[in-house]
Amino acid sequence: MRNWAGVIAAFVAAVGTIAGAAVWFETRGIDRSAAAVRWGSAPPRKRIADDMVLVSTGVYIIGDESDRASGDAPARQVKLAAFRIDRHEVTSRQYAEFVRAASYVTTAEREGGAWIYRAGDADWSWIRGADWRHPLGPGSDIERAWDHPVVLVSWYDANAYARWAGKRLPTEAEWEVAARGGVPPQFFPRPVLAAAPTTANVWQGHWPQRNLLTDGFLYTAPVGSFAPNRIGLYDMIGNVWEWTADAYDSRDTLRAARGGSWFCSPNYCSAYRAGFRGKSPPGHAFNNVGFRCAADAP
Ligand SMILES: [Ca+2]
Repeated sequence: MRNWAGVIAAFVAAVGTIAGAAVWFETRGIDRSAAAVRWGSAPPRKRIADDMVLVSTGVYIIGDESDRASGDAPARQVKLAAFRIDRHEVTSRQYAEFVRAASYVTTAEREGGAWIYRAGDADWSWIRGADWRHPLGPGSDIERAWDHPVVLVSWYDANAYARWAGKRLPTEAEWEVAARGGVPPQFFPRPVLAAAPTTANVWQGHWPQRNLLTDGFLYTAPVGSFAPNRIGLYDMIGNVWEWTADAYDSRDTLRAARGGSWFCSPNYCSAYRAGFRGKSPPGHAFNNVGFRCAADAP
């Protein structure tokens, strides 16, 4: 795990609201009994539009947002053909439909476990029995989280869903242009550096000792819980990291993910901005990583 410490540091996020929980927690005395830390907030079911947003053909500026930014690609122009991108992150409900239809078995299910972070832990752990149906490991479930983003899906699992849905993963450039709402970096609101609880689901407070929960969610939030960006896309920043189609570098051993997650705190990750490039081995599954799909514009 330590070999991937940087990777995991870049992958800070999860499912579930602790409804009615204390407004912060400490590492000592965390009660991991079922009632204390659950995955999912069981909000009243709302209709989630299964639609896509069109991004027009154009030349866009993406990349480094400031002198303080680290982990970003250099600022540059990219020319993109028009494409569509999902308004929401793919939910557990949507993923379940795919699994039923395609009899699909995820990487974590085949391997018998996956990487998870649980409140109070000092690091990530590979937990036997953790998979997309059990985002906090054995004994957890997604009965309260059907409208949360699916997690514990590898890059391969994300691609399998996308193919089944007649879509594909967005490229990094597409993802970033969409996250910026089709405007240059200098006009993109500097996201969540102040951990504004109304704009995204991230980690407020000093990780791992304290999560102030001012945004209301320890792990994942139902998709669409926060305000959309200027082109109507929800949760591009925070909630879960989103796999992209692209390799992280020329070695082609890592895949890029974007947007940060519920696990991103100012002291540990702070990757909740449009320009930051996260990365992970494609076969790894984490409970703060999900995805959304894109498609060529008709
Ligand atoms: Ca949060």
